[in-house]
Amino acid sequence: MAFEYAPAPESRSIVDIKPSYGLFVDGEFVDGRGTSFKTINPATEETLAEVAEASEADVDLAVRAARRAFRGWSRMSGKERAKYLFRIARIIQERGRELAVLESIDNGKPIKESRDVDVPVVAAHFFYYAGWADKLEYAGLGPNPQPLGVAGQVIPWNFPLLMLAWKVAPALACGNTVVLKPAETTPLTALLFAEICQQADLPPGVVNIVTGASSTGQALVSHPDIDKVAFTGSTEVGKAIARAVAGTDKKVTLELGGKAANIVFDDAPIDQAVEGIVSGIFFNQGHVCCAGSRLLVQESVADEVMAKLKRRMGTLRVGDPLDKNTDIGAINSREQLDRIRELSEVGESEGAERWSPACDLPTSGFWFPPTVFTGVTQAHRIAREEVFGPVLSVLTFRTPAEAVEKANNTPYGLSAGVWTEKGSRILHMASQLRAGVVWANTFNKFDPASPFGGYKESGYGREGGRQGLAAYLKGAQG
Ligand code: TAP
Repeated sequence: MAFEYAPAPESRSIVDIKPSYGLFVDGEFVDGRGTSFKTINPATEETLAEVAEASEADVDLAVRAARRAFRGWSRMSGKERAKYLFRIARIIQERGRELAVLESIDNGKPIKESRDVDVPVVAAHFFYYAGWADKLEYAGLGPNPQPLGVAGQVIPWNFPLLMLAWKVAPALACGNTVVLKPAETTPLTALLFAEICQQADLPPGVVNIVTGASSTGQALVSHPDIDKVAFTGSTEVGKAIARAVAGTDKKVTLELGGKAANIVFDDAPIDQAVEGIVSGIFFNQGHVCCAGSRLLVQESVADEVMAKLKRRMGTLRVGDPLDKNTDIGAINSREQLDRIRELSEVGESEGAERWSPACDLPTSGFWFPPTVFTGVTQAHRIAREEVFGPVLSVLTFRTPAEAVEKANNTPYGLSAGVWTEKGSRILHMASQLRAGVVWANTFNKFDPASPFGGYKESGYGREGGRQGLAAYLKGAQG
């Protein structure tokens, strides 16, 4: 039973959303030559702003601006580049509340997550890569590391500002210039970041932001004067991009989907594991590429884990993203809500048992209750496909070998979780799991010093850490 909490809304008066936005090219906001689109608040369906949709010609102007800026930026000493990155990091901290509120309004994520996770990790990324800018020759990536040139970067809507930071900070630290396309449904924090670049006096053209939909992304990744493509998004689009750049000399990193196993052994601290299961799948409405969407629980503790998990799910608060007590906010778009609904219905029709706690969902906006499926087999679509929503599939296992086999039985390989009190078992499991990140007795922990990326259909290349530099330097291997 959840306690009744009085509403604790964060004020939105700190953000100033303009009625319309242009593109950020060569250090200035300019009108696009194409049409425009609306960005809405997914919690209320209210239109927030009209945003320019960059045409091929706009993308070309942005790439040209980035190319011109590359000459000066790449020749600047690392120490000087670092000053700009430190300045950006500090402004992000200073304007943290504004960024967090805007992110929650445009994306639907709870304010406590945008305030306590997204924005601090964004600032940490800029601080971290600012620190590398004048030390590149000591990164173990060759004696005279050289930037690639102009990077075309395309990001998704689930962590709009954080994905921007993962892309922009290492690129700039290494001396590249960038043209970035945010997702169609979440352009606003990227545009506020453009203002921050102006505030930091970043030389014009070093960062360019082209808003738009998939055609803008296509124009960017296929532009002939891009040296590097960095993409985060779905496996399907990632494959299309890999095909589009095949045969060119563009360097590519792809961060794609996932279907992570969160594995709970019978000797795990169960209460702690239940918290990890909840944050693993319900953090950010489950719109997380590395979400622990497949719970593998050892049969002997399955009943206990499920009873505690359901009780805990009953205390999750779903609702207004700007309420500081909210645990689960709005689904980012109607399209995504439809996909979650469809896959959940498939789960039921394939014979799995569906359960959600009783919760009142708001009447407008896009909402989905925290949901768990039991009796799931590996053949079920909800066990194989990425739902990208607050939906957990539960499978059981008897032996560690069976857990490894089931965990690895997926075309993805981004992350995994292991819950056990035995250190030796953690090490054994980590060596067996085909996943880029394995968390032990925790989940969804992010640090800029730690590389992140996938195996198999989860993509290639690494972001974060020293390895994240390699993706933006000539001849370097991560
Ligand atoms: P996508 O549909 O793949 O979109 C990602 C970005 O690519 C968006 O900016 C999108 O524009 C753009 N885009 C779409 N089609 C394109 C094309 N043909 N060429 C170039 N750009 C194109 O993914 P999504 O629905 O936004 O995000 C969810 C997916 O991202 C999930 O599968 C999730 O696992 C994955 N993801 C992975 C990671 C990591 S680190 N591995 C992190 C976050 C998300 P529009 O917004 O206009 O469609």
